[in-house]
Amino acid sequence: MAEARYDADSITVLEGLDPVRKRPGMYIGSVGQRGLNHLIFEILDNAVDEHMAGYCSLIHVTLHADGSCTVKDNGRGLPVDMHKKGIPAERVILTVLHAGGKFDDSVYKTSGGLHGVGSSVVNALSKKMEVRVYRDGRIYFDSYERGKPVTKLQKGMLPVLGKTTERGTEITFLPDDEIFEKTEFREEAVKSRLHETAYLNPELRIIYTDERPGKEESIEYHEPEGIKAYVAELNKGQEAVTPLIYFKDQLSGSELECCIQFVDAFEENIHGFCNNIYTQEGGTHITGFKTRFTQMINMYARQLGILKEKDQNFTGADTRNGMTCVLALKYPDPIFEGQTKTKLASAEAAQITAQITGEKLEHFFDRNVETVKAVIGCAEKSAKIRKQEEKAKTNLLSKSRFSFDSNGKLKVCTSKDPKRCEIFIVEGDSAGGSAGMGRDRDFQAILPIRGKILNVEKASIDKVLANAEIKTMINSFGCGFSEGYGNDFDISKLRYNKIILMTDADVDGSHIDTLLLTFFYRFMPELIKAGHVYISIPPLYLVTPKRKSEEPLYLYDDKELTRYQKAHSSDSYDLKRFKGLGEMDPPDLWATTLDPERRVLKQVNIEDARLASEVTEMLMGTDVAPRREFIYKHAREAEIDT
Ligand code: TTJ
Repeated sequence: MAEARYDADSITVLEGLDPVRKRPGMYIGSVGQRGLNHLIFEILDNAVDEHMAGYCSLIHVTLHADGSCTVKDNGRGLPVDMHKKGIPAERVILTVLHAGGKFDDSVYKTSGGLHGVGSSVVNALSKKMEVRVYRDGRIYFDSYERGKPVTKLQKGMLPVLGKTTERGTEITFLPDDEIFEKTEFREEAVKSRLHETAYLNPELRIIYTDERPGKEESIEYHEPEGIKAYVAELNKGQEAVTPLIYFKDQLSGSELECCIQFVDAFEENIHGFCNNIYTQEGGTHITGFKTRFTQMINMYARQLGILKEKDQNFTGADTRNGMTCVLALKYPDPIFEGQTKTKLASAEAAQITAQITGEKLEHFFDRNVETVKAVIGCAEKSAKIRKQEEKAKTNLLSKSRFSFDSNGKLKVCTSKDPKRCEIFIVEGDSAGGSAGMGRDRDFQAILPIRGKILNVEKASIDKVLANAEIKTMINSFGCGFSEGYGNDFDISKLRYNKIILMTDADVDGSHIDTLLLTFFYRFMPELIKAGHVYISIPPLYLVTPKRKSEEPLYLYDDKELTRYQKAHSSDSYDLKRFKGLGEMDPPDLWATTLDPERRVLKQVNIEDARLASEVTEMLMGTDVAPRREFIYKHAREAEIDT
């Protein structure tokens, strides 16, 4: 009976990892050098999680001569007891997608980001994997080939290799050369990641060994001074303006550790982490820190009489002139978003970071007035230069005060015939650039907008109209707008027959669509009622059949992809997934989203727009957590009828 059940389960397990081998890029970002190195980090993160849970002090990372890699820790050891499915827990962890969590009792999971896809993904992409668990005095063994278990269980148990006094988990894997373009790990990338991990975990020792011919070396990474040593290293060779400013504190189940030092430079150099993940795209923890830091410096500048009553506050950028900062937040269950899922989105993280930063900086600055004076000195330098630049800009602007394109981003079209003309409102400068090159400039205008435009439900009319992107939009449409008492909207003056929103098919894109529709709904509802507003639907995939006689094909959603995959054998075509518009080159953009013959547009009706504005209104409520959830669940559905 047990045998039969195991067979059935092992089949579901195999099918479970199938998608990983079919589309490895979707799980590890790429099958190039980065993706390859990422395999190590994925396994390493498990051992670091065990360290953060308080059970592991030493990790070995070894690159072997045969191209394989071993990661070994001295933690509790992966659980090897029988799991519900009739197979050992270790096997479930390494063969079921996202199965880590159930066994993982660490508080600050490294889940999310490009990380956290799980060790089963590494297993699926390895030609061979061997597991040794040192636990209860025994060494348990298991092994896999391309994600499939090849070790025979003994009465459902893992075989025991022998006795041991050690504890821990050891995993050796050989990346699959059928999957990866290159199979040689890059030592610089691996070493710098290990060093970074050591800085962030001062009580952890990591021993790196390269056994590959010609590259033999062994390095121990141990940084008992933690992020202080990290900031000192980042500032090496530069002239320090302040000592190291260091603080660490806990609040509502989170922990913030931060080290700041100012140097004689103009850049700001902030390295943010959440649960050991480097948040390349920033996020709420960084925003919370920056906002509070600026407030503090302005407060001290006034208290010390450096800013007088009539003086304006320093800007955020002023107060970070010359700042080097490492900020490491430990936060339970973080949410990540953005292009590479390295932007922390959890709203509460901003409040926690701000509160700890405020309290601890005050404590420090009150006892180190010379330091806060030095920081204010950096801000004064920056403010002086900023004011000179602003002056130069106003002089320039006053000469062309009728230029409505206040940020110079609109790419106009040649034709003046409103019946033919179209304007694309494009998210991001890079997609805007590609659209500018890929379009038919005779009748297609492009207006790139940056990030999230001002939220119109929240803002007063003055603020809305002061927003550069909104101003440019109103002026370029040519038909004015209606609001409250005044109404100078005149649809007969509209310069474009089609107004097309072009944003990425992700949460950010969806939020921008929602905000833009809210704006139209409030200030130009006639535009929507007359059917001038559209949302462009970019494809998610490009399929290129290997047979030359067949045309490449764009697919617009996962259903289309599944249908295609069912009808074609997986080795008969190449598949590319577009992560965002910014990733497409001009010809791609023309073929998929600009060319009227081929693109897919969704016309927006007034009901869609009303829903969008309701979403916006709801999002402006005071309760932050449900709001975030709501964005994820509904924003995309709300503005286009699906
Ligand atoms: C989970 O709760 C019971 C005790 O063990 C916990 C655990 O998972 N520990 C653990 C996992 N330690 N080390 C790992 C691990 C180490 C490597 C190198 C690779 C993997 C996949 C996991």
